[in-house]
Amino acid sequence: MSDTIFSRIIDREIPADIIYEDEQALAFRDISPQAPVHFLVIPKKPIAKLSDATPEDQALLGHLLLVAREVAAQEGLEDFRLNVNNGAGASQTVFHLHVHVLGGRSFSWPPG
Ligand code: DGP
Repeated sequence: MSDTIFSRIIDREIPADIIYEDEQALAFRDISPQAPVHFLVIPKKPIAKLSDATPEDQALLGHLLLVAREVAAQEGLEDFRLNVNNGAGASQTVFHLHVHVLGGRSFSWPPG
């Protein structure tokens, strides 16, 4: 997988507002927030998109959800929305797997 802006954030080559880190994952605030709280949870392993994950990533993928839940609680969110864009046709622009976590407002369904 080619280098992305997110691997440069992991490596601290560019700044980001990092709000959680462990051995496997990082969470930081989205540069273009779509809600009062909007952060991204990413694996440190460079998986380009969810379609590229394999069964060996099962625990890592579960871990990302648990981190999302933990950081959402840390941010004071009770209700929140998770979103994963998979591929350009689904509006993915950064090809390093990331889970959007949005909260602090109400959300409609279906999404646009
Ligand atoms: P997506 O469209 O699902 O690929 O979302 C990518 C998100 O990444 C988008 O909401 C904006 C955010 N983003 C892009 N570049 C940067 C950056 O350099 N720093 C931060 N914090 N967020 C970024």
